[in-house]
Amino acid sequence: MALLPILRYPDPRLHKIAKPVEVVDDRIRTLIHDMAETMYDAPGVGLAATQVDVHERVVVIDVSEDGNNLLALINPEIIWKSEETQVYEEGCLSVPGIYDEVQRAARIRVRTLNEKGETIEFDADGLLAVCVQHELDHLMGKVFVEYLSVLKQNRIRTRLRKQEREALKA
Ligand code: GNR
Ligand code: NI
Repeated sequence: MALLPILRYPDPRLHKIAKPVEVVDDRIRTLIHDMAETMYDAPGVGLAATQVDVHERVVVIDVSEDGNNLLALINPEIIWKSEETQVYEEGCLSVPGIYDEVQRAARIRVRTLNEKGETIEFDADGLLAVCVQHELDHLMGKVFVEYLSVLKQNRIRTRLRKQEREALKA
């Protein structure tokens, strides 16, 4: 098991597009376990491989209250989105300390491989639907702040660059 370093916005590697996983083998299972450990340690409710500088379509999510319901998604796809939307105050482990509202589909249907390499489908709403859409964006190189105004994006970049400088001095 290992904790993986999480890339921070505005790092250009957060905008790389992840490639599909070709075989679900022990390399992928080790990645999933390390990502899960990193997510629980942070703590966060989701983590995309892109955030740990691995550009393959792998995501871990756990939106349960007790943190005992790990979902590992390999090559996930959203195969249906509701017309109805919901607005949720989002945060991101790659954009620490920044929270803002994002509007996304309220309900989705997901098709994915699991850790055993089996294809499964599930429906999601609420926080799980938010989280799946947020993580799949990461795999496409998209960070939630890109839904905000350019003015807000510039403020966030300035604030995080300043945080980074202060952290280096300390
Ligand atoms: O931990 C996280 N919380 C969260 C809250 C609202 C909407 C999305 C998220 S995902 C985030 C972890 C993360 O950055 N995943 O990419
Ligand atoms: Ni995120």
